[in-house]
Parts: sequence; C-alpha cells; structure tokens
Amino acid sequence: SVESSIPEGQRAAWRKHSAQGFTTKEQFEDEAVRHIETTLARSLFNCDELAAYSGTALAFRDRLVIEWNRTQQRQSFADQKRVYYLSLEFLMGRAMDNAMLNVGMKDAARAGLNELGFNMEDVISQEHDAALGNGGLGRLAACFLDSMATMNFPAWGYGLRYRYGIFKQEIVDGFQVEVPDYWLDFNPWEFPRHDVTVDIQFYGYVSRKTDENGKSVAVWEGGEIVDAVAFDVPIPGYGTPTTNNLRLWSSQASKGEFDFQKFNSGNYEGSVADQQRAETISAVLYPNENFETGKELRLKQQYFWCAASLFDIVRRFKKGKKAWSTFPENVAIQLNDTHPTLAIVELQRILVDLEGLGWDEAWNIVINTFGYTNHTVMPEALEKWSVPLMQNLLPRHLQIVYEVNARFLQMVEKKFPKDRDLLTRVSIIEETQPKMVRMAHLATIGSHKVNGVAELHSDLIRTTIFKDFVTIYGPDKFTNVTNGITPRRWLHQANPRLSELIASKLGGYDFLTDLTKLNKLETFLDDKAFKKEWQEIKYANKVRLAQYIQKTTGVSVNPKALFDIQVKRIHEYKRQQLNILGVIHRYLTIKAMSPEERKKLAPRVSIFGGKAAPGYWMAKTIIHLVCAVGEVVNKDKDVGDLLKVVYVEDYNVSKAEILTPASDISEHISTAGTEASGTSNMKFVLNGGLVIGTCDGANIEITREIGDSNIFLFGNLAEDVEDLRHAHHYGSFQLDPDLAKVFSAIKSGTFGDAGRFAALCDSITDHGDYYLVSDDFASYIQTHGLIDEAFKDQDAWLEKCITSVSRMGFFSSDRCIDQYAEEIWNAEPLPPDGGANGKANG
Ligand code: T68
Repeated sequence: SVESSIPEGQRAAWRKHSAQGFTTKEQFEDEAVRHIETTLARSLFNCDELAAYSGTALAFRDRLVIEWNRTQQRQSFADQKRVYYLSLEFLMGRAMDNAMLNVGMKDAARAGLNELGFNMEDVISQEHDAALGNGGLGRLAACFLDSMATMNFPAWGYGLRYRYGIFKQEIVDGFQVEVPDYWLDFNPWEFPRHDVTVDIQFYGYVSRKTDENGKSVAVWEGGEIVDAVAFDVPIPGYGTPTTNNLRLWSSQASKGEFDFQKFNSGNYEGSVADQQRAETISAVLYPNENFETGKELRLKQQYFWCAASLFDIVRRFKKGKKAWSTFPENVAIQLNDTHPTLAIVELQRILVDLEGLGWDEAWNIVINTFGYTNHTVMPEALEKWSVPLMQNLLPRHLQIVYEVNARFLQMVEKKFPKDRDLLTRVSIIEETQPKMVRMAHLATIGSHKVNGVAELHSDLIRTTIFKDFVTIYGPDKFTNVTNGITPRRWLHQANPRLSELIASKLGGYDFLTDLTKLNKLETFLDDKAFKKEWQEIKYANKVRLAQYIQKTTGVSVNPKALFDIQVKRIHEYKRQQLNILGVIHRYLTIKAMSPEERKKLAPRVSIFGGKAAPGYWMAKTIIHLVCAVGEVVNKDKDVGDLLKVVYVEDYNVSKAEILTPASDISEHISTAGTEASGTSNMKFVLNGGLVIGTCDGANIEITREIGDSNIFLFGNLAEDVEDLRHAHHYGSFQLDPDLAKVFSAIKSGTFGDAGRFAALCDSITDHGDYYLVSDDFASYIQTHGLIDEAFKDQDAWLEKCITSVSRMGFFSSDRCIDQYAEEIWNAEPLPPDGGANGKANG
C-alpha cells in the first residue's frame, strides 16, 4: 500500500536517471572533487583537510542515501513487524570511517585521496564526533543500531537532535573545565525533513465532552504548542545494503503559534523570545550519567520526543489500514531505560482519547507493544517526577497514570488481599511530600518484558527494586540480555591491523558478522609468526597512543611499559579513586625500593580519562587528584619510566578508538553490585588487552567465557556489600594500613594543597566508605602485584590475550539483537533481495 508520486508511464525514464553512486577509485575522485568544487564551492587552491573530509563524506553519503531509499521502500512494501528503539541518547561518534567500511570502498577512497594530495587518517580525524550521549547507555544504543542494520532488521531509532551534545572537557591547571559542544556547523550525515513536523502540546487543562455515541471522552485543551521537526540519519549495515534510519527530533516554534499578535503589535523581542523558548527543548543534552536531577526541562524533552515518535509510529501503522488489535504484531517499541516511559502513557492516550478504544483493549495493546530495559539499581539514578510538575505540564497524562495505577493496585489487592505494605511499595505514586511518580514502576507495569543488561544485574533487579513485581507477575516477565558491542567499530575500524591479521588466519572477515568464529584463533597458539605479528600490532597501537599522549599532554611515555587504562565517566561507584590511591601506593613503594628491586619492576603508565558531571563535585576532586599526582610523579627523575600518570582530556568515542587497542590492562573496578554491565570491558578484551576487575556486571560473564586464569579479579562480592556497609557504621571502621600511608602522603602535601583532597579522603575515613575503597584496597594492590609478575612472562601474557580474544564471540551486539528479537520483540529480519542475506561486500 505504498503510493508512488511518479505515474507508471514515466517510471522508466525516472529509473534510467536514477543516481548510482561511485563504484571505482576513479569515480570516487570524480565525485569527491565535484562535491568540493560545486557543493562546497572550493577549488584546488583552497581545499584544506576539512574540505577534503567534506567532499569525501558527501561522496559516501550519496552511496548511503541510495541504499537508504531502497531499504525504506523495501520495508514499507514488506509489511512486516518493525522495531523502534527509543533512546534519549545515541553516542554515535564519527560516521565516515564506519560508512566507508560498510560500503566497502575505504581502500579505493584512500588511494583516491592520496592521488589528490591527502592522507586518509588526517581526513577522517577532521570529523566532529556525534556526541549525543553520556556513556554506556548511549553507546549501547549506537551499537544496537549498527547490529540491527547489519542483521537486516526493519528497525528505526528515535531520539533528540540536541544542538549541544555532551560538553567538551578541557583540563586547565589540573581541573575540569566544560566547554559547549556545538556540533552542527557542518553535518553531512543528517537530512532535515521539514515536511515531517509534529505539533506537541504542553500545559493546558482537561475537560470532558460527550461524543456522538454518548460516551464521555477527555479533551486536552489550551496550553502551548511546539513543533517537532524530523532530522534523519542513515544507519548503514555492514556487508549488506540495508540502511536503516535514526530519526532525531528538533524543537521549533510552532508556525501556527509563532506569535504574530505580538509581532504585529510591535513586540518583536517578545515573539523572538517565544521562539527561543521553543528551541530550548532540544538545545542541550543533560550531562548526568546514572543520576537524576528532576528538572522540568528534562521532562519536557522526554514528552516532546515520546509524543513526536509515537505520532510518527502510529501514522505509519495507520497507513496499513489494519485493526488496532494488530498493532503489537506490527510494532515493537523498546524503551532504553525509563527516559521514554511517557511513550506508554502517550500511546494509551492516543488509543483511548483520540481513537476511541476502550480502556482495557487499549491497555492490552500498550503492554504488548513495549519492552523496558533497566540500566541501574542505584537509587539516586531511578527516575521520579513530582506529581505537581507533571500535573502542570501534562495534565491528561497524569490522569492516565492515576487510572493505570488504580487498576493495577486493584489487581494486586485481589491477588494479595489486605497487604497494605505491598500496595504502598508497588504503587506508581510514592506518597511523599510532594508525591512522586516512580517511572520504573510505570515502565514495568506498562511493558510485557523487563530486562537487565548482565546476569548479575538482572538477578539484582529481580531481588531488589522489582522484587514485589516478581511476586505479582511471576518471574517470566523479567529477563536478561547481557550487553554487547559491535565488532565492526570496536575491532575492524578501531584496530584494522588486528582485524586483518585475524582475517588472514580465519580465511576472511566472516567473524565480523559471526563473532563466535573467533574461537578458531585458539588453534594458532603455537604459530610463532602469528604471535609475533600480534605482539607487533599491540606495540604499534601503544606507540600511536604514546604519540597522542606526547602531543596532547607533553608527557613522554615509554611504549614498552605496561599500559594500564581506566577510561569511563568519573563516578565514585566506578572507583577511579581506588585506582589513583593505588597509583600513589605504587609511587611510595617505588620511592622506598632499592635499585635492585627497581630493576625487577615492569615500568607502568597509568592512563585515566573521562568526564565528570559538571555538578558532581566529588568526581571533579578525583580528576584533580589524578592530575596532581601526575604533576609530581611525571617530574620525579628518581622514578623515571617506572611510573607515569596521564589524564587524557575529553574522552569520547573517537578517543576510545585510539585507547582501546593500546591497553595491556584496563580497569573495571566498580564496587560489586553497582555497575549494571559495563561495555568498555568487552572492548578492551576484544582488542587483546587483559582486565583487572571486580565481580560485577559483565565482568562475571567475561570471566566465564574467557576463563578465570585470563582475568585479574579482586575484591568483595556483591552479596557481602550490604553487611560491610552496615559494619562501617555500627562496628569499628578499620582503615587499611597501606591506604593509611597513602592518606598520610596526601595530607602532608606531597601532591599540593591537601585541603583540596580532604573531602575525598574523609568520605572514606570518616563518612562510612560507602564504595568500600578501604575494604578492597589490599586485594586490589595485591592483584596489581600479580599483574606485574605476569607481565614479565611476555609469552604467557600473549597467550592469555589471544585466548581471551578467541572466546569473546558472545559479546557481539549481534547476539544481543538476536536475543531481543527472539525473546522480547518477536521480530524477523528482512534480508534484501539479490544475494544470500544480501551480503554484498563482506
Ligand atoms: C550504563 N548507564 C550503565 N547511564 O552504568 C552501564 N543514566 O553499566 C551499562 O553497561 C550501560 O548503561 C549500558 O547498559 C548509563 O550509561 C546513563 O548514561 C544515564 C543517562 C541519563 C540518566 C541516567
């Protein structure tokens, strides 16, 4: 039922002139130069690297768009269930390298660019990261888009087009400074769809009217209207022509609403101010990870994006002219955390208020449509919205929430009569002052499946935050889908030489679309030439990082040293403080060593990177301590290469592509039970690095897959954390003696003004050590000693690395998507015609 704008008789002519896109190096050069000269109006006299990037990007974009159009057409005709992934964050990083590898023309483009006088790597690095996310949650969404396209699922992402992504981090005198990230100056990867605009309503009031059948219906009136404008981003699959869509909404003053009254009456500033207020909705990404602030603008963002996306999805469904009851057979919507929970309420509103369905019929459709992914059990990160706030902004939605809650509580009361405490605990409304809407409860009640993101985490949600819901619904509603990463970006793109070496042994690149194929690598553990090349590749990646560190920080590091990397958002629960306190301990130990002892020690480079939320003072203090320690240690000639401490500024996806392939050890050392999964742990192991980690998140499953002799685990277990915390408060708190020495060094001013670090030290010594730094310190230090020892035997080390890589197949995001499709969405891929599964250029 897809209409065509071109009449039958004219279609042949149209097809004859259809865009083809380049297929050879020569044609690539034609297209790139044409774009530089005409689209950009530059010439060979003023073509800098940025222009070369733009021309290359536009040439590849043409190729993408052709397949994108075809894919969308195919998916419309196919009339098959579509998957919609709703996420407030998509941390995409750069697009061009990915597009080149997926289209399969990177080598041709490299040769072409060389002929034109440019170097591919320099041209690639001109691109600004699309940094519409904070951390793991946003990057997971990006990996999932890549997998869904590669596996030919008819799937769209829906998000917000922030004008400012996550801030840029500068380190000035050892302190984090935030700089706005205006990234839209030149973005060839987005297509404005000014024809796809949705009116979004806020505020106002609800009245009831009687419809023609005498039924009472709610009518939401008044308030204000803001326009949502669609911007589409093509998502190319690897080795398939399938190119999916990521639709990002941008807010704009409503054309109808732009206040001509004010304008005509001479109040020009007033009318422009209204316009700016509308644009504020999609202006900026909230920079908090695993922390909720409850700001009204954030709720506005959430509703704006949910309402626009639902309108779009429902409009597409209605084109098929099918019965409403078939909606869940045609549409699966996955909620990336509770941020899009209002979509549940919005769909119920559309069905009941606008489409006239009965409450129960509508609610059945809603539940069968939605799935909800939980990413945290930490109370400070669980979303709650104040009832007065929601009442004011979304009066009809609050009514619906109350109705959903009333019916749910009635059901519970029937099943478990007279358990008032149970009702209080599971209610969507928390009876505080003011009352709060618990979004995780609403998301759970409004979805047919709830999943955690690693086994331990999924167990924890079943036994802690959703315990009562397991009692009510039974265990089957709750499931686990352990996170994964896309091997295309995190192996093939970030580590091309390793990918090539693996391909040479496995006889091709099939492992990139079936990562379990890596297991054959284990048969080459005796292949000396293979191992030597593997080692050379790791070394080359470390040299590259060393050069980057030299260039950006001025610190020279020895690439032969053990590279120890912790890069992720700065958070007390992720325990960068444990890492830096351990580094100080190492420094003090080295200072006390004899020359003979020093000779036996492997040189180390401790590398940190990551952003702190601008309002998170303790996280900023941790950054400052790392920098202050670096200042002292890196200048200490007596220590020399034995220890260097580096802070890599502005950690983001493109920096991760340099850092991940260059680690010997990476740190995933969260307090047990706090890190839902972690995904950088997977990236580092897939790139031939080993891990020091706690028994937390996906570390546990990584250990199960690669074997416990290939990972350095330490620290207390999740099941003991509660008792330990209790003991801190009610027993006597015993500071670890080695940690006490570290604190004395800090307090004596070894790293500058001790006052700056007082709160950090006190949180451990005087305020209950909530994150168990002292409890885990001895075990952490001891385990680093084991790492020192293990690193001396380079052959054994290498064997651990290769073995680990060969066993990482499970952690492909393709496996996640298979699992979601099978267990949650009940959706099937739609392979393109022409070729087995459309694998055109694998
Ligand atoms: C992360 N969460 C988890 N949250 O911390 C990590 N939060 O363990 C997991 O691997 C990853 O999700 C993927 O499942 C986040 O990244 C946020 O970024 C976030 C953003 C806004 C509000 C709350």
